[in-house]
Amino acid sequence: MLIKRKDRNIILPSEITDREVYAQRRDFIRQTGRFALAAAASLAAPGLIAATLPQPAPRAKIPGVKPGRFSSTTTPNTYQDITSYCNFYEFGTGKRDPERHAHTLKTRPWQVRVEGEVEKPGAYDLEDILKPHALEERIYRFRCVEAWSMVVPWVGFPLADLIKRFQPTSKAKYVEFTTLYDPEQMPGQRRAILDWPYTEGLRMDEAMNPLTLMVVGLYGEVLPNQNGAPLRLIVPWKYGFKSIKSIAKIRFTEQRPVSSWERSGPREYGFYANVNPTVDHPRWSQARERRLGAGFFAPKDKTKMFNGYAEQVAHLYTGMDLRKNF
Ligand SMILES: Nc1nc2c(c(=O)[nH]1)N[C@H]1C(S)=C(S)[C@@H](COP(=O)(O)O)O[C@H]1N2
Ligand SMILES: [Mo]
Repeated sequence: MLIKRKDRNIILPSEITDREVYAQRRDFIRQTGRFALAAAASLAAPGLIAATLPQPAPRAKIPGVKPGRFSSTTTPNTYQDITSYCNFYEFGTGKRDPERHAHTLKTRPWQVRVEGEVEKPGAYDLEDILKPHALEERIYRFRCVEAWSMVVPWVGFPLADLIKRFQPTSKAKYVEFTTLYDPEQMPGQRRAILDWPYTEGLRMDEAMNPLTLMVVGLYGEVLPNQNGAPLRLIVPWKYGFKSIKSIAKIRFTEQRPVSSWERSGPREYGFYANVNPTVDHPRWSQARERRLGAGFFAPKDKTKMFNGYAEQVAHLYTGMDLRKNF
């Protein structure tokens, strides 16, 4: 007998990792089998493989990008790795889902609402957000809570420069960011995986730190949708989930905001989410990480405190117990 479950589409946060591990394994198996499959398919049905591959999105160079500060000297991951292994639950929970499905997001025209404790609130067009800022390339290490890492040449400008333009009041102690909410464009929002829209937050001094980047591109080109177009945050010393994508609202607050992952699993995802090898995730260790692209069987690297950016940011947390404030 078929039992109809009303909650079939609801995924608990505790299930997500298992699904991801499963999906990774499936991807790995698929990759291993790809050549054999491709060979077989090209003999049997020439059109088959091409029809199931995602359409390559148009790629556009951003003019006038200068090398920026704080760049890592490690060789970046490939464009292919960075754009095909993504987390963007608005387009599905699998790492390959965003590349396949994020084309439904319309990134022009785009507005960002600015609210809360600021002298200059309002709805800003993307063009007005970008206009005064010089764009720079910064090669940053990026570390996900699920123990993989990569190195990405982002294109962006310091968030601090943008915040100054809005003139926060003395009451502004935190900044909250919100992703677009539109289940038509973001079909993942039709399922109650998270309490949509996705939100994240930073303490004001974290937001003003020169490492914190508003990102509009990668590899010198306009950001692909799956990586958070048209505007996303990159906070390189924190786990990936703090780096919110496709930002539609920025709100300045006196009270600490509650971010989406914190709301869905407060024991697993803290507000600070600083990369910290000594604070384990309740279900796995954070002491080591696997560099994406290094191969499934390559030895793992030791995770660095603050993802290697301790020199720039450790002072923000002096006197704080980072086990409690994880
Ligand atoms: N709106 C939104 N932002 C998001 C996410 C998401 O699901 N939705 N995933 C986060 C997580 S867990 C990670 S690791 C990074 C992944 O960024 P990338 O896909 O560009 O590597 O985006 C973060 N920002
Ligand atoms: Mo992540």
